Amino acid sequence: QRFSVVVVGAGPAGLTVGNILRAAGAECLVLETESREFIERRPRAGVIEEWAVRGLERRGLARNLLDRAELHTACEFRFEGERHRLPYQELTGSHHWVYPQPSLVTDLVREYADVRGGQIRFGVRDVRLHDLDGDRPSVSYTCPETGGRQVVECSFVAGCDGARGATRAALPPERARVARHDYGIGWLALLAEAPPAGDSVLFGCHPDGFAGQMPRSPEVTRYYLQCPPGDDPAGWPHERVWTELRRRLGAAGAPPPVEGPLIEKRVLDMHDYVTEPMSFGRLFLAGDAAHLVAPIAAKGMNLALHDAFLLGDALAAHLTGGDGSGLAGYSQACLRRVWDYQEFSQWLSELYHGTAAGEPFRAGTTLARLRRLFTSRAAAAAFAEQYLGTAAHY
Ligand code: RFL
Repeated sequence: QRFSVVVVGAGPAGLTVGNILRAAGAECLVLETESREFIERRPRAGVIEEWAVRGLERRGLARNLLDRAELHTACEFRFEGERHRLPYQELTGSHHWVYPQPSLVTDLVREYADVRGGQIRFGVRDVRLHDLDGDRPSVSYTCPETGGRQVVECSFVAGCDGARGATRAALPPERARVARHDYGIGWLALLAEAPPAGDSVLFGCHPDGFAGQMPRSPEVTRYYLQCPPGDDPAGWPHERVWTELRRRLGAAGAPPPVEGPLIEKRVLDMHDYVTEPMSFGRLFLAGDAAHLVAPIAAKGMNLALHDAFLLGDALAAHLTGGDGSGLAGYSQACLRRVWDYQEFSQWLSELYHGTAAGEPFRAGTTLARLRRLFTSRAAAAAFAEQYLGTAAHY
């Protein structure tokens, strides 16, 4: 069996690449370890930047999103017992859409497999890549039905299998560098079956630790609570979670969070990594497979989409017109936005966590940084540009 491209992983990155290739008439195969039902339900991201939605729209992939997603035009910081609204659309002319990741993945799978006729195999095991530095690479995997090994020949492999996937490891260590940053901080990531209090993203910068509210839909809200890295979620029963959320998000005149059953509760050890370059021979990495950005600034899925647009377009140009320039410049073009977003996440991390560091000097400088956002229009505009990704024109 032979395909032009084997895409490993059916997340936002892999499915977007697959859709672009199908629109260009290329034969491609997507391999995914999980089932279709599983990937259509896995809760994760929700905040999508306007340029990314426009990128999906241009490729015919945003119909449902534009019908159903909520538009966000402002966020709110809470510190020293006060609430401070940051109207980022007013400052930049740009906004966010909130659309749960499982809804986007559902749309992308349907379009790829059911509309554009793309091939996809779910439940595969033990994916391995071969001969990546030659002209005829191949991918092998264990077939879920027969338990036998299948080998697929291809011209290119798109490694879109996320942070825990197999493709990153196929880059020889002497040809790629993985730069890693640990924040030394944990976040308890929660999903509550309850509407958000108010309609915007809330950042609570509190001496007891950061708390965040990220609306997902009228029925479901994501919350984050800073905690020690490696903390046990079992130590966070319902009462403790809601008491901490009320305290850390509390501000004069602000409605308290709306309590509801917690349907997800897990601790994230906050870290980032970047693989450079993002390619080796005929393998091109995209999304979390290449780089992870802690969910501090809600950037991960946006970066995954940016890579996927560039990779899908570059592969299509090569396969349909023999133009290899997009592939040659792919890694560098992606990495500029990746590093830009990593830097912003680090900057924002100090804003979130600096007052809780137990160091009076850091608490003082963090509060000064927070206040500046609401006394200087230029500082607010700089934040807004980076928060919306409009500063990164690559
Ligand atoms: P994904 O979504 O992880 O998809 C990879 C797919 O590959 C499959 N897979 C394999 N398939 C074949 N062979 C293998 N060996 C495989 N190993 C794995 C997996 O099952 C999966 O289906 O990666 P992709 O496409 O790069 O997309 C990245 C995004 O999912 C990720 O960056 C975001 O979820 C990050 N993120 C957020 N990003 C935002 O832009 N905005 C947000 O608001 C936001 N919130 C979040 C987040 C991530 C979170 N987690 C996971 C820590 C909130 C949370 C809690």
